[in-house]
Amino acid sequence: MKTVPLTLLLCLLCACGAEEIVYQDPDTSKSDVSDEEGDNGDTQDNSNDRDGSNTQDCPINNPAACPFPGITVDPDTGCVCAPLPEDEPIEPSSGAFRFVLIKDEARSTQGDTPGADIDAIGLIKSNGVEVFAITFSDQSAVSCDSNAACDTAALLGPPDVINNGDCFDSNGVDTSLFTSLNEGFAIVSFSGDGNGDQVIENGDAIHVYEVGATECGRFDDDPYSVSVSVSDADNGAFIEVGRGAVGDNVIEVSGL
Ligand SMILES: [Ca+2]
Ligand SMILES: [Ca+2]
Repeated sequence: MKTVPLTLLLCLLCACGAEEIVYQDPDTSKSDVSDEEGDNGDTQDNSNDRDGSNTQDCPINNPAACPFPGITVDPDTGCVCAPLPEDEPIEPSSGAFRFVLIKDEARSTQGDTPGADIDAIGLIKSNGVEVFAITFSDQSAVSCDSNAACDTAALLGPPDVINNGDCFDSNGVDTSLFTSLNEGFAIVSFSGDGNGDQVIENGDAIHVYEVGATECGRFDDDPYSVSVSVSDADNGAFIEVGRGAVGDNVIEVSGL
């Protein structure tokens, strides 16, 4: 006869009764259904919980409320706690999307302008009007270590690397005009000043002015990804809407 590990058995029991499990705040989760029936939730009640025959008040699939990391058993309640699967989709909030996250996906960050080199970030509305990012969030992460282009103000406002069709006016690289992300990320928004309130919506597009072959006609295109926030908070969860690639630096916004 095969033996079933205790943890697996409990997982199976919990899965079978998943629809019956009621989430309860962890501060009050010690009371179980037996308690509600008025028998004070003693040790015997917990044993009943462990055999899976009773409805349990468990913080199932709520890792924040789970008293132990990973799949385990709460010795007090007999509840089985499991973290969210890694591929669990992020639930978008009901807030308006106002923040864009540009993440450096460069595989090599050698040189004194490491990673993706961002001149400007545009939001192209469905009516064709383009506004430029004007606010840089302190939730961003751009390191100045071995980075000659780490002034983050350089990626705000309209693009200025190209003048009259010439990249850097045909001169050498001017590191004051763009920001090298150096394996980091920038979070920006478009609202304020003359832009008014700018909400990112389906049908818009994000134009990433990355200093490379596509924009400049010289230098390499560095890979990067673009994500649009799911809420009106720069420290919220971000939903990726697309990635820039060589020759393609306008990412359409959809699926929000
Ligand atoms: Ca670079
Ligand atoms: Ca710039």
